[in-house]
Amino acid sequence: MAIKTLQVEKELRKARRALDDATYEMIRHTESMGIDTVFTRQAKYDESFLGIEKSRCYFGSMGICCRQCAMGPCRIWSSELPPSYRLSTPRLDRGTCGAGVDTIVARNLLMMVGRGTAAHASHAKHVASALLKSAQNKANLKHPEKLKSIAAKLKLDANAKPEDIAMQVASIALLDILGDEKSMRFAASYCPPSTVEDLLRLGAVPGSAGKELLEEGHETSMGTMADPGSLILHAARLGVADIASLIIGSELQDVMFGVPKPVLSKIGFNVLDKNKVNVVIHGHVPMLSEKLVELSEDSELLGKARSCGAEGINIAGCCCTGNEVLMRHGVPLAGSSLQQELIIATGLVEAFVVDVQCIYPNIENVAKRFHTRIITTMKEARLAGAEHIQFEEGNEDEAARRILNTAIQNFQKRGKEIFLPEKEAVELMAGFSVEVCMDVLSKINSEDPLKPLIDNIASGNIYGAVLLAGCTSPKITADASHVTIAKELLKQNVLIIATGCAAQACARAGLLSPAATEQYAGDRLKGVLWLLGKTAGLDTPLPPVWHFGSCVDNSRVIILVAALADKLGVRVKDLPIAASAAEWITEKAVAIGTGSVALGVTVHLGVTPPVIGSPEVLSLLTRKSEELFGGKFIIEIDPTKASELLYEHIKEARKKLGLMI
Ligand code: NFS
Ligand code: SF4
Repeated sequence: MAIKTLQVEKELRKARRALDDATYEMIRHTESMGIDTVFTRQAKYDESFLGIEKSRCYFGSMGICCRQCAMGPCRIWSSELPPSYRLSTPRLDRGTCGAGVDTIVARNLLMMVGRGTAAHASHAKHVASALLKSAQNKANLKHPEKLKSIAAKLKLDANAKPEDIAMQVASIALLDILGDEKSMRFAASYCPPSTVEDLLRLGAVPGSAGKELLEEGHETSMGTMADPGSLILHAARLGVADIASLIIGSELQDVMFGVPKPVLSKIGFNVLDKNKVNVVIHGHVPMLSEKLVELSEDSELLGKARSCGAEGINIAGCCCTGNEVLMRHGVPLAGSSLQQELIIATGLVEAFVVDVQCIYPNIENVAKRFHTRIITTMKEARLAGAEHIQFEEGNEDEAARRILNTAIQNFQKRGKEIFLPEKEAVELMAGFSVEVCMDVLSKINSEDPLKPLIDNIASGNIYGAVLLAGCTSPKITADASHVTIAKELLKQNVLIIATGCAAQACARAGLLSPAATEQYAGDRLKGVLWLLGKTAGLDTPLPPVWHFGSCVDNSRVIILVAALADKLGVRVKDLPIAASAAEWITEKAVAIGTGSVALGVTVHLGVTPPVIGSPEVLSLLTRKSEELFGGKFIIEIDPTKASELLYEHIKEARKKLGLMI
């Protein structure tokens, strides 16, 4: 397979750079203004000069480059390299130290999983510290019900005082992140017992995330771990630590900010309001953004906005911070990670507020062309030229006021170069959570809420479920892979759940609206979605794609899957489900994907992972992992073929369970 996948990517992105018309129009607009974006920079890699392709580095793409020490960097020769590379590279299958291709690829992969896990564990740490602080201050915990359910999972006394439970939960979370523990309690308590057994047997139960990261750093350093199998096993263990970190982050955020409930909202550049002070919030940790949303209705600040000539303060979201405030408050989304520069290029953003992760350094350069103020808020993610208003647990109110005041004062400086695409913002329904699902299902069967779901799966009304997760990518036609897979599978009565930027891609294509059920869902699935919609008190069906939240909220899907496996008495790998990171970009996506595979989920990747240079690692990830963990990666760049493979996987699982196929 190998290098062919890189060619397919290229053909796909040449067809069209973004599926969404509004994004497409904004790309053209920025190009006409000479503004550089992720799309134009990506396109530069497709140009050729004097007949020589200026491609991305093939060594990097295949994962066969090592710069672990100063005898290197070393690059491994492969017969798959294009001719110019083959000629200019010594015909060596080892680096100077003697590391072979399998070691180098496995080491690189483990480092990617490490960085992804570090991002999620650090997010979880912020949230756990905030919960601990509120508990110590005996602050009013707004959502004690959620706290009780966490206590029950962790086998704590759920009837203790909320602040005592909070203190214990936060302390366990912090030990899971940074302690010298044998096993992460959140991993052991939230995974089905059969999964924990399997992981224990394989040596894939993580100590704390911090401990695994320390060992990862050590093992991948020059001249340490050279065994590819052990490196990949460690990647699996870290992947599980990553999933446990997601669970901590998202469960504890629910305690502090509430469990999402269905909300109606919109997505698109047009959610920016020409008459209001526009504040866009971007990143992943929603602690300060919660306050910004709250204070956007503060009478004093609104008065100031009016005296500056604005009609009000409009908060719009981007990426996962956007998903968080959409899920809990219905705040509209301006765009996903790929759109961040384009959002600024509307000329309508007074303040672009970022916390951590997926923040393109180039937003500073785009902002310089407009009046937009970029404001960084966390110590982990600063930009050299941006204003920094530091958020610390406890200073939310003060920091948020400063930010909003800055934005308000900036309103009058808005320039004349304003541009919004023709396409109106698209309506969507979001706010799905495990609790919401159980709530609706318990209206059908209060004794046994999972039964109606299981019955519908058994009868084939719900043929299976696929999670569309992760990013949207400029390496292919942005959004198109997610949307194609969703539409293809819906036809076959496969329910789609989506998170992160993938959910936003589906939203832009109109798939998060009840109307999409009529248009895209197969008849049997349509019937179920109507029933659930009516049961939930709507006079429409539920949408065919369920927005489960940010990437951190992939944990919600894992929790739902674990409950199903438990209830049916089968292993996760036996369920008619799969996940797809069809347009993955980040190390975080690699960590979540690896963790999911370790838990028994089959995960599709639609962008070539940098492992194709090692036949052994490739086989470990796409074949042997299935024997060991039950889950595996499927690599398929063409989204139509990928839908077929995902469908086949579900069909196989149904067959093995003895269900109708
Ligand atoms: Ni997930 Fe969310 Fe988007 Fe990818 Fe980035 S915003 S955490 S990593 S790019 S989906
Ligand atoms: Fe080369 Fe080995 Fe150094 Fe890597 S660790 S750069 S393969 S000599």
